[in-house]
Amino acid sequence: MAYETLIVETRGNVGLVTLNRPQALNALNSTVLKELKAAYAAFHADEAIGAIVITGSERAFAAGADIKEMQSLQFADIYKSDFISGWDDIAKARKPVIAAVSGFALGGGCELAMMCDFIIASETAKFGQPEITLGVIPGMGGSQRLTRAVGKAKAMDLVLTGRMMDAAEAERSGLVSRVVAPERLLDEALAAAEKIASLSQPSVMMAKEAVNRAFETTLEEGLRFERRLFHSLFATDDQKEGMAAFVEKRKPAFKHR
Ligand code: CO8
Repeated sequence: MAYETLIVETRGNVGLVTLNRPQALNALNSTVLKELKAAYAAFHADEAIGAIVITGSERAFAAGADIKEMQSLQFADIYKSDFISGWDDIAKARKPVIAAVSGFALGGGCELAMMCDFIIASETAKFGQPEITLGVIPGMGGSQRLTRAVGKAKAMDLVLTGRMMDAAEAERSGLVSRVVAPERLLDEALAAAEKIASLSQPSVMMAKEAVNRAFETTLEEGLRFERRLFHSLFATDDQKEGMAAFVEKRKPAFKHR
């Protein structure tokens, strides 16, 4: 497929998506959504791909939803079409997705990063939910995912004032997992993704499901869910291989089954 707003490549066993609308600081629009869905679907269908990295440019991961596209929208139309709801599919990716964020990750850009499983940020990254300064509020999950990630105090501060936080503050707050020098960003994210891709896919996908369940259920149900997944992994060849390899002091050769 030919992409207009993305660069889609594979690097080893990793799918790499680069947002590519430099004239609008990678602002997100309906074409970006359509193409991201297609890219993710292709990576999910490709057995060889074990993880996905999504990134932007050095200046901007994404500066939000495309304000010029949204400016003239009318309530009845966006209500009827349930505008934005399609982005939920991006958050439902089953293979792990790492966001590699440099520069601005604002509004929908910050929300897209938060739909990923974890965020690796460059020292130049700036996160924020500035929608309030436009007379609206976050619409792609910012009020929910940011609050779960950084807690009420910091989320209220960001969502109500629209201010940006830098990479150091984002790491202190728990929004990002690592901060690296800008020139190291992509290599660091690709190395993390390649590490994940080298592991048994069923266990990786279940690990992701189990962590995500922590945000959706009670502790007791979450523990039961985790335990059942743990039990089920003993039905895989990869569990036998992984444990045999440990005992035999060799590298496991996972078959992802
Ligand atoms: N939408 C459209 N165009 C944009 C956007 C955007 N979000 N952000 C930047 N651009 C464009 C600018 O208009 C400018 O274009 P031009 O050169 O044609 O005038 C170009 O990108 C470069 O931007 P600036 O000249 O403004 O660059 P600066 O370095 O001066 O400033 C900033 C960078 C601070 C990032 C500034 O561009 C900015 O504040 N951008 C808007 C940030 C923002 O408010 N984002 C939130 C948008 S609302 C949102 O995300 C709601 C999510 C709901 C889901 C939507 C689903 C699709």
